Amino acid sequence: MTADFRRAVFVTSAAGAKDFRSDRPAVLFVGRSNAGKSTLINLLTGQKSLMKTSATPGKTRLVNYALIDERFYLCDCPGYGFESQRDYFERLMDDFFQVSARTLKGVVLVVDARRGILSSDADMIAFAAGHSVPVLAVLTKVDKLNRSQLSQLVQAVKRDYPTIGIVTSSTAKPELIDTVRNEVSKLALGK
Ligand SMILES: Nc1nc2c(ncn2[C@@H]2O[C@H](COP(=O)(O)OP(=O)(O)OP(=O)(O)O)[C@@H](O)[C@H]2O)c(=O)[nH]1
Ligand SMILES: [Mg+2]
Repeated sequence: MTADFRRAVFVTSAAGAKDFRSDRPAVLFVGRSNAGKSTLINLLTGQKSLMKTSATPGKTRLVNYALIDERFYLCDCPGYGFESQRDYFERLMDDFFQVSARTLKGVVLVVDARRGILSSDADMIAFAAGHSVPVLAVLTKVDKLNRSQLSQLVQAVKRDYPTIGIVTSSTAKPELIDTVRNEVSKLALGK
């Protein structure tokens, strides 16, 4: 059965290896800064301010954990894309993947649909694949695209990255979120 995403509580902000959790399955939300990671977690849980969101990129600096339905964690990552924070982010990911080696069930790659998958996203896909962690791409802000732009993007992502899942989301289209919930639930719980 799909988890009840509305039963969500904020657990902790983790700054590094000693704070990362490995006591439950986890799904890690990554993506370029400002892609909409924190907004997506708030949409999934139906809680407007579970995670801090901002029009200013770089709001999230730590890995923020939300516990869903007392079953698994959704982990909100800082965004990448700032050259100056590259080393910080890579270290954070190395540590996270190491501490969570047995519990990390999937990576949700949050992609601003206006930008598509850029080289930093491709690096993240390769990094997850290198750790045998499945990737679900969530194309966000699809309210900003028309139907043909969106279908072109989905086709291109399917063609270029045939191994990853793809779903769409938008704050303006609440009807899309149940599909995202189902796919994230499948990653976290394997069903
Ligand atoms: N139009 C539109 N705007 C969105 C959508 N999702 C997020 N945004 C906006 O995009 C901006 C960034 O959202 P965040 O959720 O803070 O992005 P983030 O990926 O967590 O950003 P960092 O933590 O800085 O990496 C905010 O101004 C949001 O309101 C969407 O579906 N549609
Ligand atoms: Mg954020």
